Amino acid sequence: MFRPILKDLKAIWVLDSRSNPTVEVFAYVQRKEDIFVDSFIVPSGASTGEFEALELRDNEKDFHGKGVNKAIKNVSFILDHLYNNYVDNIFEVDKKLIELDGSSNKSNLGANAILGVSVAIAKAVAKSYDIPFFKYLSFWTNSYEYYLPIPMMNIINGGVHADNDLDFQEFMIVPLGFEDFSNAIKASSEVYNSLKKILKDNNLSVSVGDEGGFAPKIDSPFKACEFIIAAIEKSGYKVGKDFYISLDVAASSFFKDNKYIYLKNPITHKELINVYEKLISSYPIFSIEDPFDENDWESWKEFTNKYKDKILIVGDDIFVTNIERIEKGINNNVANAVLIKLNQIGTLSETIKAISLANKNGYKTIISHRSGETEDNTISHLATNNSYFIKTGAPARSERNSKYNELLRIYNFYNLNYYATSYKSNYLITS
Ligand code: 2PG
Ligand code: MG
Repeated sequence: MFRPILKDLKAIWVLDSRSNPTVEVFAYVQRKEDIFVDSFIVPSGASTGEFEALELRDNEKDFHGKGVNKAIKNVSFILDHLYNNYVDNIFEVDKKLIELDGSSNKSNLGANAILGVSVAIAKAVAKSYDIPFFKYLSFWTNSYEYYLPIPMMNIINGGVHADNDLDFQEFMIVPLGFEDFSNAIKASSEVYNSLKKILKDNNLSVSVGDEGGFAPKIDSPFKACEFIIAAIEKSGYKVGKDFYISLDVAASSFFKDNKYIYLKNPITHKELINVYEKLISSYPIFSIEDPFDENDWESWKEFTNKYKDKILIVGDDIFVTNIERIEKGINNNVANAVLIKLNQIGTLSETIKAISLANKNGYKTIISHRSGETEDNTISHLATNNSYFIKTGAPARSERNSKYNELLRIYNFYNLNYYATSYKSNYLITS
């Protein structure tokens, strides 16, 4: 048995989609006589949850304080401790990383340094075995059934991701009515371009927000949904059959003094629930993410209790891919789905543990990009194991399409089934 051994780690900075620097880590592992290299580029959020693992920034003059030289240095420190170690067990590698950091939120070495190392090593090890990363992942996820995930594509951007007056952050299309993944992507691209035309015809801007979706100067979430419905129909698809709509409200970003600032007015959580109620009764809403602030557990409970059998209620900022917080959610009947972001928790194995915990308790999991992204497409591989949903922006802009395109490669070369068919037959979809 030839076990892979870590021979080198090299970290550099590269630019993300918002022109901020981020860490790319290259891992070099030796197996038999050969050296195998692979890398991972860490993404970066804007609407970050208060309880996320810490992204270490230099806070010095360069890059308006956003430099990552400290994180890069910390990768050398990690190398000193992992050099020549066996690295074929991701749980053991990550355990060492967590111990080396020694904090509860990875604030000593930085989640950007730690995650870069964690994922780059796993990818290099997969290469040393000559298996695609999605298959290698299944050793750890115990998922021997792979599917192409159902995309949630953010085609209208608001909140902190856009320069408009939409309070809600993301308006997504969900192509559920397709037999295979490539047709789902084709149809979504058609809807995206129909939406562009409709916005133009309405004299609205077609410039885009952080995640490649349009950012028209509108303020009403109802108007945003109307445009999306029109785009679906204009493309010849059926609303509530071929396509559903998902929302990421990201409500922590407009929660002030115990009120939600909606359309410039402070409203109570009950009034906000009324807005959701109206949206759910007017449109085929598939899911609502972060409907309330990350600390407003009571409102979450109330809403979950009412809507858990009708839509997916997705926890992002409230759970931050953190096992303890997800557990608290499960024990309190909060949400029925978890958004999964590698850099919220900071290692690959903790991410996998979060997915298993959620799935074991009947919570759906959605693998997610960050608003600050790069060409890295690793999350596409993760989304074929046990999650089967992926949220990675509009079908536009290369940092978003890199994920969809990698899934198209997996579709074409490995012929995986699209999860939508199986999802529809197992779970009730209201129309
Ligand atoms: C979210 C994400 C990704 P950010 O809120 O779900 O869409 O945004 O990366 O800015 O946290
Ligand atoms: Mg979110």
